[in-house]
Amino acid sequence: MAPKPTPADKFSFGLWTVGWNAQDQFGSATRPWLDPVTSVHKLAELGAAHVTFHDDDVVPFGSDAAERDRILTRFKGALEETGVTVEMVTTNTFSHPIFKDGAFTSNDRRVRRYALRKILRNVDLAAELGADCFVMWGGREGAEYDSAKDLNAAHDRYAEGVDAVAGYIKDKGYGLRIAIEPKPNEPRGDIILPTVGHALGFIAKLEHGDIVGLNPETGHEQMAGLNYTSGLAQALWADKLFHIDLNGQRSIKYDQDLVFGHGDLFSAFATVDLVENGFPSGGPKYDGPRHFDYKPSRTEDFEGVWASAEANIRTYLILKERAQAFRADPEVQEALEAAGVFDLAKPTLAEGETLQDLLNDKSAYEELDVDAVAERGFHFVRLNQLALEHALGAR
Ligand code: ASC
Ligand code: MN
Ligand code: MN
Ligand code: MN
Repeated sequence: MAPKPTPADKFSFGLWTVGWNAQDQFGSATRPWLDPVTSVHKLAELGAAHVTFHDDDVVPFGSDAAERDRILTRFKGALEETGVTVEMVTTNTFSHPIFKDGAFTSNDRRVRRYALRKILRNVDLAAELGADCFVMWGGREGAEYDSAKDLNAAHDRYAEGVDAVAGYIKDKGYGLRIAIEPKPNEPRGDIILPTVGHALGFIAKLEHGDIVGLNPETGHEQMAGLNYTSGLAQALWADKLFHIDLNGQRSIKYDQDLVFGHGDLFSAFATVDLVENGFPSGGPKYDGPRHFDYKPSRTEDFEGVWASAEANIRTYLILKERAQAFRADPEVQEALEAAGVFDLAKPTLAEGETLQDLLNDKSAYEELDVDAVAERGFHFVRLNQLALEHALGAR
């Protein structure tokens, strides 16, 4: 039995997840349009505390001002009725054909100016709805051909765009932070800012980088063959983990957007362990929403859509219990100790010790019996088996 979710669990869903009509590259939609108001009610029943959306998920692209007002008033009504809040807003700068060569990095300056306007308008909406995070997934910022893009200029334009939005947020005094979402490819052949590490390097060069961080997605890192939990860890270490997109992916393939845990389950266990329990010796900890960005498979009817939404929550809560049991197990603590996991938190130089002191310390080098030190077995496999048995509920 999975435990029941409460608002304190901070579960959150993109309205585009349950609302996906399942149109893909090879076939038409298998489900009709889903009213976002229905989604808010259904997600509230399932135990979600928050929802998120792209502008166009709620207000269809091209709606006039009166239509936009009417739709948003109705949407706010659903939020009030359910108590669900909007924690994050993001902008669709990828669906309309105008964005076929990107938004901030399109070779066409008219597109870049239009994209900036669309995003600023949506920043105002995010602030109005009380969101504290503004995600930027630059899905079309990229190219299929190396000759098609001046990548130096593209990074300049990307930085110009993000800094313009961040500067606007500061000028307006909005309580928003920007979270960049990396992805290596799809829908472009190559996407700029393909991984967490690339995005961190980019943020370091921004003028307003203090309010720009990351929204790593499980499957996106795994599409690049990377370890998602390691990506979260580096973002935490850099104080840049502003948001997370949880889902499932099975190896380096197209973006599968499976239910959380339906991809690499043992990696999902490690993710939940980090998010819920933090690093073994303390350090920065993630405190934001547990946001799911998955797609209910094309085979599902609406009953299956809601079952898949609930599956994310159930899987997360089960793994949370398992991860807590893992950390609380005295045998695990002893195995962590024996493996030297806690020793890594000790600085390599003692307090007050200078590099010259180290150079003078013969016991550290000249007299060190390197063969004897090399004999140590770390017993990581034993530790990993304990983790696996806890993940399986076998302990
Ligand atoms: C987002 C986001 C993604 C994409 C994708 C759209 O805002 O986080 O991964 O858009 O879900 O289909
Ligand atoms: Mn994805
Ligand atoms: Mn995402
Ligand atoms: Mn996605």
